[in-house]
Amino acid sequence: MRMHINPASPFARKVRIVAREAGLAPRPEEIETAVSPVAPNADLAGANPLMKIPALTLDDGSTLYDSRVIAEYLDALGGARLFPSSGAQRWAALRLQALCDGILDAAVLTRYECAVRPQPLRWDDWIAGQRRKIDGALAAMAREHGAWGDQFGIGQIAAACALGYLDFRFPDIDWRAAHPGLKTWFARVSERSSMCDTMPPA
Ligand SMILES: N[C@@H](CCC(=O)N[C@@H](CS)C(=O)NCC(=O)O)C(=O)O
Repeated sequence: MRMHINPASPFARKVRIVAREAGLAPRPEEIETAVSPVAPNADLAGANPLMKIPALTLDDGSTLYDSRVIAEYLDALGGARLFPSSGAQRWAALRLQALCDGILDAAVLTRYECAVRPQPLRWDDWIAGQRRKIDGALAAMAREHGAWGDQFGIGQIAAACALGYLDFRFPDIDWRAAHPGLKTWFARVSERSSMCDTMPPA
């Protein structure tokens, strides 16, 4: 299996962590792939017509995307321990993943707005709108995290990727001051080898 990733991509980090936490051996080969919404990587289109990462190519040549599908596939290969199989636990885990992916959607779009879009075309109201989504989702995450205990399933993996990406690209967002419980939780899970191994570049 070959997986298109980039060390800076938080969505790719999610599936890279899943591959490690699922204990896959061997893990998918990680192919470092550059992406940009204004310079779509045509070489990636065979693996994902949306030209986004992560994208997974299986040994039979078939492909899977996006990160949610790849994560569940890799977990199934590893014995299905990271996605609850049914019932209220499953919906809670999928909802938490959706919440945290939503933080990433807003943060990645903001990153493109600030780092890719030419300065004269930037739109402050739009950036502020994305920031409100991030703040609201962080508050929801903080309300939920007390029930997580020692779990590190798909919802918590997505949460760790969201907080890690905010640290990486938006150090001015002081989520630790607003949510000290998440600060303690993130410090603890950041020690896991899956997290250390997939840390974004300095
Ligand atoms: N919903 C997708 C989002 C993936 C995504 O936005 N990836 C970014 C990198 S972090 C990307 O490939 N951007 C390139 C583009 O937007 O063209 C997933 O969960 O995999």
